[in-house]
Amino acid sequence: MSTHRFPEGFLWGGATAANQLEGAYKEGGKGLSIFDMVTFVPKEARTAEIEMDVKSEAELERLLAADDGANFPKRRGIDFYHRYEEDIALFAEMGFKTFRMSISWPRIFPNGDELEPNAEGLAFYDRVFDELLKYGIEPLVTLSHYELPLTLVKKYNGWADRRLVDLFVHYAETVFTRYKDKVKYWLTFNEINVSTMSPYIGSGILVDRVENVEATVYQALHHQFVASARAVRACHEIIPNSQIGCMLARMEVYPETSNPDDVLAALEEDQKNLFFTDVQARGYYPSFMLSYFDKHDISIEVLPGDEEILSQHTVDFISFSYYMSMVASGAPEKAKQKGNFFSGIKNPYLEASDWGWQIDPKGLRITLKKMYDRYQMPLFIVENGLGAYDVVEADGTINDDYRIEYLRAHIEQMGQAIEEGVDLIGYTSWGCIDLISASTSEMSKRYGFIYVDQDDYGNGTLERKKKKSFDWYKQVIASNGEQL
Ligand code: BGP
Repeated sequence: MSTHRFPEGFLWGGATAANQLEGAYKEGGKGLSIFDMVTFVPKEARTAEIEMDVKSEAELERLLAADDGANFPKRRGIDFYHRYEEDIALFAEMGFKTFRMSISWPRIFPNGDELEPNAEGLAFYDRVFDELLKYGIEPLVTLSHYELPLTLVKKYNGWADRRLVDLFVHYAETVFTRYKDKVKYWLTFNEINVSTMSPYIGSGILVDRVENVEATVYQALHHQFVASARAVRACHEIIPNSQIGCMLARMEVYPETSNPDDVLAALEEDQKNLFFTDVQARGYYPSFMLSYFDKHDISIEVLPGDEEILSQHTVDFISFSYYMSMVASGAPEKAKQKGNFFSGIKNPYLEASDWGWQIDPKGLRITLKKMYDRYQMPLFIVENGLGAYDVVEADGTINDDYRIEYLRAHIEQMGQAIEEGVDLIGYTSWGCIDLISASTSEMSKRYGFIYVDQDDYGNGTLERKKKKSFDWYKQVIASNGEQL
């Protein structure tokens, strides 16, 4: 029994993304997205690095010519496109106050650069929003969750090209106008900082096409910042009572030791992460980043008016995903390991998930306190959870006590952060229904309260089953975080 006081109206719920959930990748007039091209690599064949980037035109052509088959799990998703009613009924049974989902841009504009939207795509999301609202569930909608229309990669090399700004704003205005009476909470770019690790996934860039990858990525990000700020403006104009936020993959970074070199390395790593929220929440590029650009010979083309747009249209709240923390070292031989999800320096005080993600509930509290200190703005945790292998017992039950344990520990720390003064407005746990993993395209890396019968190769009935955590989360929501 906890004594924490979550505020009244706290937005409890679950989070998903179209590309990992919907399936029906060719139905309803949808065009291809960048994630439709990402193949499944079995564990044995995987290296330590994240391997989801498509790097060249030739590779893209090869993937386009390949069979649909079992190789592209994200194309299948979990068939939410046809089963959303059943799934939403289960979310409602858990008492969700909010449901985070994304609109797939190529469902609305199949090639990304048409003038007229695809009516069937628009109608699909109308049905989904109506279904959520029927149960009083507030939709929280991400405009771009790794779902850039593939045509924009081929034609423009993604966000490297300034023209994407207008295309994105047109898409954003289209959906704001269409759904203005149904959707109040919006996010612009999911994990906008991912581009520095995965230029294709984050910014739609084929790296083989460019000379200086780092400079191109930061230029692309500038375009994304401007597009995001213009979307914020449009959202406020079109939907007066709306709230629109930015979204960051947040990892707390600790120094490996108290050696000032390690402390400095951790600080700089952290600044490079917070840079993204600095631009979107404070409205300008922080000086440490301008100095970094200078030192690395990166010059960003900033057009007249950009700075005003960034400063005048900052976000209403900051959202982020939180799964793990990291360790940084100032020692040159270790510096390379920094910031890599999988081969980062081990923290001897923490356990890790089966995928090597270091589990750190207290790190969430540290991050909440640090971010609130820095921005003095409402925070929203829009992803958190444990990817795990689940076992269906002979009697059909799924006893995911490890997941309950993970979530309980994180929610406990959230409660404490709130008591200590942090303005936290909501929590949507990632993959509330099992879906396809972003980084590995596995089905077997499961996060859900709801089990989906499908394996890594697409075999299975797609039947939905409640896990033990389903009733546990239901009680957490019903008690507004009092009963953990
Ligand atoms: C975030 C993404 C999600 C998601 C989650 C879990 O990076 O925003 O789309 O999938 O991480 O990651 P994974 O699926 O790789 O375990």
